[in-house]
Amino acid sequence: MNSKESQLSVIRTNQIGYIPQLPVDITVLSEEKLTVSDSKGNIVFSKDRVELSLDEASGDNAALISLGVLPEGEYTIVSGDTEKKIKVSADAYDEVTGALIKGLYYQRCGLKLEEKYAGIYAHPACHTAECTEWEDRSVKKLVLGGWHDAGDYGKYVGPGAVTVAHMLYAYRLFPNGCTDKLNIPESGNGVPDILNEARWELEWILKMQKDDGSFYHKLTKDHFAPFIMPEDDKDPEYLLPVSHCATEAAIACLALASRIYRTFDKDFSEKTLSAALKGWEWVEKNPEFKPFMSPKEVRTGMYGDWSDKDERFWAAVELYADTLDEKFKKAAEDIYAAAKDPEELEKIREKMPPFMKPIFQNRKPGLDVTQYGWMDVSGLGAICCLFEIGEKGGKVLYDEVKKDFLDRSKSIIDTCKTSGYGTSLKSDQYVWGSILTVMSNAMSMIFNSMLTGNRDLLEYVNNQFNYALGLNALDISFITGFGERRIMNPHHRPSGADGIEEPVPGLISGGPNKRMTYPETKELLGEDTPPAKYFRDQTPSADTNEIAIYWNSPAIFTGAFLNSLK
Ligand code: 9MR
Ligand code: ZN
Repeated sequence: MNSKESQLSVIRTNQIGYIPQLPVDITVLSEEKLTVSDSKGNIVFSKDRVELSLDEASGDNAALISLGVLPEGEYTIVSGDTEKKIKVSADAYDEVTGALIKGLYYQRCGLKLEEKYAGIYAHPACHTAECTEWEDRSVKKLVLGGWHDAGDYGKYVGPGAVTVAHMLYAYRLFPNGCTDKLNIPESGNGVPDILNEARWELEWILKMQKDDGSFYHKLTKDHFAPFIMPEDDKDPEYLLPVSHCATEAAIACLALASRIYRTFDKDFSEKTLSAALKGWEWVEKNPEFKPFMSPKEVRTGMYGDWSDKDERFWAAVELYADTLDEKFKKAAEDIYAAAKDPEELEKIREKMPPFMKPIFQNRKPGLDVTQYGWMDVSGLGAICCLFEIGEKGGKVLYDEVKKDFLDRSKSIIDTCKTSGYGTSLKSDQYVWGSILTVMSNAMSMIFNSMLTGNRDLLEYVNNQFNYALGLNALDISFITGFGERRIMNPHHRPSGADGIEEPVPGLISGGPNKRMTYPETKELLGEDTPPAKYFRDQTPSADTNEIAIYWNSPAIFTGAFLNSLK
């Protein structure tokens, strides 16, 4: 069913279902009598009149209703004359979490996607030619592999590294939440499939390292391809200059990989560690941060950044966790302390282009340890400190990081509670890829609950996942292939070019964005459409409906956590 074809329901739910371990939350937009009954017709919840209040982000009058914990089964929700069914089952999130991992398999580059794994989405190998170094055209290399970053066919080291890290930590912390039957080429090799899939990217990241230890920032053409299949995209690809952020993110995720894969493949574990150490040597020789700038002829994703303090901190703590060498601990502590100087923040702000400044307006000095995205990886460093290094991190890397993490993460739940949909976004947080903030907030609430034992947070962790699957102002599931009213036209080249109606499954959309919006989107939606509804399920809308590997991965993390509760 196309999302545009059906009416929005006054009952909003997670369209694929709920788990019996946590309270079931739904949203209603009608004051009329609300009843919920089980499959035998017993009423399990009722309210004669529902009190609605204004949800600022969407402009809807809505009420988030907790039905409490419900045993497995099918339930019928009735509000006035609208009816909707929901399912509660222990494995409700198993399939979707697996599909989000498999979504990355479909992004694999340089490999023929065979029908036995890819079904109707099979296609020949793409981007198999040698690429050229941008700065020195005499250097040609064969750098096959990696995942296409998003709806485009570029491959970028920093975003790839954070994606891998989300997956490796999902496996590390919730191994039984990661479905192992993905039907990918490596399935059945004795290694969990989430690690098999992550290794596809790690092998590519290793190939992006130069002899001096640094990493190229990206491997892309000089322009985005039109909507053609990847195997038809034959224009030359370039290795764009090395950068601090790419190098440090690569070091961090390779160092993390060294610990995760140690028991499965010792050689690989050693290889990733020595690549990471070699990368760190380059950082030591080139300590002065230089922001990456795409050459003016190159119009693919920039992934520019105005500070590498967070990347360097993350790299240092991962290397410390691997080696217990005090030099890394000291490096991490120094960065962490220096970042608390308000002048440091001011310096970063000064370097930013004007459009970024408002986002940093209310930033507190210090590394924001609740951020896990490509631009700010401080939170990935914090996970390493809190759950890998642990108390031996001492005063700074354990006590202080923990205190800062708890301080910064405690208010997320307040935002959720004021939202009519239980969503953790304030009105001004609907930016490009807002799903990243939704899922990052879920991650923060998971860590907060692991550290404090506060289980109340878990209902709201669940609501961030519910948001992705239909509990939202658009009554839409943002994950391809899941939900009755789901996105059908993501900005994703293969989905647009393959002639198949259903988009490639298991990909999550960036979602509503009222900040850096395309003129066409503005024209269509006008000034008055509220932020939570600033969304177009239309292929050209990269600004609201693109998919990206690093949006899938925090959803994998959250899904794996919820799925591990069974
Ligand atoms: O995820 C990126 C988002 O934070 C930026 O606001 C946006 C615009 O610069 O770019 C996003 O990244 C895109 C990248 O530049 C190219 N590949 C597709 C990415 C997802 O839209
Ligand atoms: Zn490719």
